[in-house]
Amino acid sequence: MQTSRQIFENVQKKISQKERITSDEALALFDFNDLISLGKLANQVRETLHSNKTYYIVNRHIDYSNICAIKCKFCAFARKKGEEGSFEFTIDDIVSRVLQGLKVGITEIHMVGGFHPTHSFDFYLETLRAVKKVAPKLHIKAFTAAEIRYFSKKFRKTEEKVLEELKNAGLDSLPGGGAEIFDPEIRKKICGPKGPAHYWLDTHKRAHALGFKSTATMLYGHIETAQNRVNHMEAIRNLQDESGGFMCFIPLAFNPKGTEFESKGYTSGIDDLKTLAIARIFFDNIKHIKAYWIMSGVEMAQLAQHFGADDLHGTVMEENITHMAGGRAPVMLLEANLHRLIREAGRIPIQRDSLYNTVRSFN
Ligand code: V47
Repeated sequence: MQTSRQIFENVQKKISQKERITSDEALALFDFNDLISLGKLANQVRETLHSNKTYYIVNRHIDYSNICAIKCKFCAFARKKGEEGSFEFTIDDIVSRVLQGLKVGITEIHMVGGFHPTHSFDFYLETLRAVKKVAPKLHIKAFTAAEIRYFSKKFRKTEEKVLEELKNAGLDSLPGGGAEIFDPEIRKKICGPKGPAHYWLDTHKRAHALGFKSTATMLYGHIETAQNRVNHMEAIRNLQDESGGFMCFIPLAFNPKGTEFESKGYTSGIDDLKTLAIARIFFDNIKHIKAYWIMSGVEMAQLAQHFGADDLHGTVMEENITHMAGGRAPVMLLEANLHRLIREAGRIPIQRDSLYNTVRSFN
């Protein structure tokens, strides 16, 4: 039986020969406590791909409603219609947020919501059209795979039809939310009504086949095991081999307040950095690893730039999902804040667009 150090050394050799590591090796890395060596290896992969660049986007999140037909146990965001704390934006509310964002130069909106029980499909189409009308060049990244599946069931259309109609109305790409953890037992316990993992994977596969790019997430730090995390990442790596549509992978650190797993507490810094580093080493077919500062905290995201992450997401401007669960980061960062976080890490800030093309390089 090899020690985790021996497995790590094997992984080092594989990485220098540009060989893919196995899931068993990734699992052993979770038991490897030499965080600095692990970080150095992830950093080597990161610098081979991205040299000294760290990417960010000037974006605005718009959580259009938290009214949700289901209740997931890890979620503190969802409310029933009329319940205290519930909210829903009109199309005008959404457009006015877009207009505010345009004043500070956003190039993307990231728009998601709960499974709204009464909106018509036209509401979503009209929203996309209204946004494109005031901002034709703005990239609309919207609706998680879970929402797409919900639309498909509710409006009795195939997922392809849903995606095509949304695309024609202005949808540009899909965010990675809703993946949670794929393991069937854990999934039943944390988000049973969302259905099995293959729903999320199938929807992204369909979206990729239609030419959409998307991202992939993993919600960690609740009741899952290291094995569950590795299996989750393996399913994403396998799909990426087939479809190639994932632009980035984002480990999402669980925020516990007001959820049914409050007693689990926040994730630790060691776990956050280890998870990012292992993801960077594991995904030889996904170009970017994102440190989402809203969930991990700004300080951890800054350090993450030396543990495999090359993307700090963006300015965000408004956020509810994490903050209703006790999120401790601010709800927005100015570009100047992001530049400072990047420069202090010895990296070069690169403003990117939604498809990772360089908008401006600040070297
Ligand atoms: O789908 C919900 C997760 C996701 C909690 O695609 C929670 O670039 C932590 O997916 N603690 C939404 N996480 C956020 C998301 C995202 C964020 C930034 C960038 C991108 C991207 C995607 O947040 C949800 C769910 O998986 N979530 N509740 C919680 N208490």
